[in-house]
Amino acid sequence: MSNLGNLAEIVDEAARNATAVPQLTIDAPDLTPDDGYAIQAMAMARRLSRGERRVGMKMGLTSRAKMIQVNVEEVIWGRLTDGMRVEEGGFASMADYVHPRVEPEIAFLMGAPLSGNVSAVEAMNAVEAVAPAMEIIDSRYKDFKFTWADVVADNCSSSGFVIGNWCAPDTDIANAGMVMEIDGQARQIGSSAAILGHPVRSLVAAARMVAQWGESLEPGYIVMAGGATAAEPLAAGMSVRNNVQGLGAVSFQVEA
Ligand code: 0L1
Ligand code: MG
Repeated sequence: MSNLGNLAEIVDEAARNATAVPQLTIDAPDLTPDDGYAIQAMAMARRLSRGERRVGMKMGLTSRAKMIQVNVEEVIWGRLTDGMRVEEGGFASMADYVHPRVEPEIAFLMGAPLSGNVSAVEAMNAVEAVAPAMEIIDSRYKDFKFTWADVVADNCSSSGFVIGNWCAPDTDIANAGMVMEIDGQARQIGSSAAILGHPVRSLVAAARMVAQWGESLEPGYIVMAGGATAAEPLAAGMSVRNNVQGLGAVSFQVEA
């Protein structure tokens, strides 16, 4: 356990200082994804002890495009804190990241608790609102390379998220077109249907996966459903916008 604690300190310090570290599995090749989740929980406890507040969770690798981009073929989940939030229309600073990327997403706002094996209808009944969103992911590993266990330990690359206007929960998000622009040029085009066939399936998976670790999706939590397309690298000076059919747009700018 203390060894997992040491590994949690490594990934937490890497995130805190925006410094790349070698993959944990280079020195610990037997690390399992479950070890990764234990490390993630310990690293998150360190963040919370510094005053950050838990505000939700993210689902990761919920589309084929994302799995192919990072060569890990498993749906994963990580934890979100208020310190990761980038205001809609605001600025993200390159100084806070190692090698950030951005991806177009849809976010859920929970109105009721949800945990365990639930149906899609039960999941949607627990949702208060849906919104266009983007996730800024930033692997703390050198060259953005990792195994399944590594990426889970690193909180699934969670580092930033931006949420647009919340919309009614019955807004049709089954096959919503998504166009992510950088500096006014379309860079990724996709559909919410790329997220496990329907974003609600990501929410169903989220409820099941957090329950395995004794957690629940709490009222007020934000749940990021996962990238609908591959992610795009960020650089200072960029203006980024995700337009989601039926939900509207969400944007932010990148500063040095
Ligand atoms: O879909 C995701 O948010 C996956 C994050 C982990 C892999 C990555 O850094 O791209
Ligand atoms: Mg994501």
